[in-house]
Amino acid sequence: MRACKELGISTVAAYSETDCDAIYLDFADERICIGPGSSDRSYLNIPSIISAAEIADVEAIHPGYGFLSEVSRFAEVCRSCNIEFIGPSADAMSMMGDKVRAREIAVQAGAPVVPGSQGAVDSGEDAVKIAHKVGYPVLVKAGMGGGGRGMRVAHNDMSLLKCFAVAESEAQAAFGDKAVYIEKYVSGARHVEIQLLGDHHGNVIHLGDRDCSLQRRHQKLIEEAPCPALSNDVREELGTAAINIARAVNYYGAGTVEFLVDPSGSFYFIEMNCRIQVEHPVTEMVTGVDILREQLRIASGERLSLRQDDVKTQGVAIECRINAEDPLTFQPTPGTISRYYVPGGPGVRVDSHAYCGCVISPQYDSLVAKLIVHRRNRREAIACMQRALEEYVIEGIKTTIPLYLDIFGHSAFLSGRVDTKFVESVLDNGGFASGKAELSETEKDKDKPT
Ligand code: MV4
Repeated sequence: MRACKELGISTVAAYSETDCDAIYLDFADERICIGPGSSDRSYLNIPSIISAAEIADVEAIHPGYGFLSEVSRFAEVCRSCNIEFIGPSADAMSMMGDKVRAREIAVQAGAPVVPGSQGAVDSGEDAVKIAHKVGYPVLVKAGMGGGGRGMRVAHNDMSLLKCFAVAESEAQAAFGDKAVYIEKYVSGARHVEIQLLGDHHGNVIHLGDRDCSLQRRHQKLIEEAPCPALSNDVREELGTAAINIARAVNYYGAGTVEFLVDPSGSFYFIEMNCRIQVEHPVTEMVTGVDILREQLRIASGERLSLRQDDVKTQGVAIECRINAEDPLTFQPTPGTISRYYVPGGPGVRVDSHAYCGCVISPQYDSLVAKLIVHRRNRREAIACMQRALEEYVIEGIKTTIPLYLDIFGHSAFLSGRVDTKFVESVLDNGGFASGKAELSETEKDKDKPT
C-alpha cells in the first residue's frame, strides 16, 4: 500500500473478521471483508478473494508473503479472471514448488545442488543406497515441503528406514503428496539467499545476498545483508547461479534463491521462494531499491528500473523479527499491547502493524514487528540494533526482544561466526544442543499461514 501510494495507485484492503481493527485498513482507499477469522474461510479462500476483487473491480492482487502467495492455482485463477497476480507465472511457481523438480532445474542450469537423490526416492532400499553413496548423515525432505517443513535427519541405515517411512506418510498428510528426496546433511553451513527481480521482457537481475542463518525450528529470527562471511568470488558465483536458475523457468517478479554455504565456501542450491519474503527490507536498505515498487512495475509490464551494473550495496542492514512469544520457550503470547513506543533515530526502520491498544490475536502468526537497522558497517549496525532494541517499549505481551539483546551481546555473533546451531547454543537448551532433536521436528514455516 505504501508503494502503491507513492506510484499513485489506489488500494483495496482485504481483511478477515478477526482483523477488523487492523491499522492497515485505515490506509487503504477501500476495505472489504473476505470472511471469518479462520484463514481457510478468508485469506486462503480463493472464491472469497476473487469475489471481493470483482466487486471492488481491482486490476491486480498482491498476495503478500504467506497464505496464497506461493499457490500456483491462485495465480492461475486471478489471471483467468483478468486480474493480474503480482508475482511470477503459475508455471514457474508450480515448477519451483516441487522441490524435486527445482533440484533438477538447478542441475540443468549448471548450479551446484547438495549431493543426494536424483528425483524422488521410491523405497527405503533406494534411500539406503543413496545414503551409502553420499555418506551419513542425510536429510529426508518432503518434495512439496520447503522451508524445513517435513524434514528429518538420519545417521544410519536403521534410522533412515524409519525416517523414510515416517517422512513419506507425513508428506502425504501435510501436502497430499508422499514424494520425498534425500540430501547429504551439510554441517556448519550458513543459509545465504539471493534476492532476484525479473521483468516480462526477459531481464533478470539480483540485488545481492542475505544471511539468514539465525533460525529456530526453521523460523528465521535475524537476517542480515550482505552476508558477513562471503568472499567476493563466492558472492559473484552465487548471484550468477541464482540468475541462471531463474532464467531456466523464465522467472518474472521478485523471488529468492536459497543456498547453503559451507565453511570452505562451497555452496549448494536448496530451494527457490516465488514470493517476496519477510526479510526483504534488509536488501532494500543496502541497495536503496524499493522491491515492492519493482513488483508493481513488473506486474504492469514495465521494465526493471535498474540494470545489474546499477546495483551497488552500501553498508550493513540487520533485521530482527520481534514476535509475540516467550523469549525462552517461544510459546506464543497473544494479548493486548498496553504501552508502546517505537525506536527511531538514524538508521532505524520499523515495519509493523502494532499500535498501543492493538490486539495480537492467537489466530495468526506471532510477528509483531520487523526492526531493521542500516549503518555503514557491521559493528555500527549491531550497536544501532542494540540501542533500538533497548528503546523499543512493548508492554502487555511478552516479546522476543530479550532474546535478541542476548544474541547481540554474544561474541560469536559479533565476529560473524554463526551457523545453524547458534540459536540453540545461546538458549543453552540441552535438548536442542546436538541439533538432532531440532532437525527431526516438523514445523511450519513462519512465512506460511498457521
Ligand atoms: C539443510 C541443512 C543441511 N543440509 N539441507 C532447510 C530449510 C531451512 N529452514 C534450513 N534448512 C536446512 N537444510 C542440507 N542438505 C541444514 C538446514 C538448516 C539450517 C541451515 C542454515 C541455517 C540454519 C539452519 C537451521 C536448521 C537447519
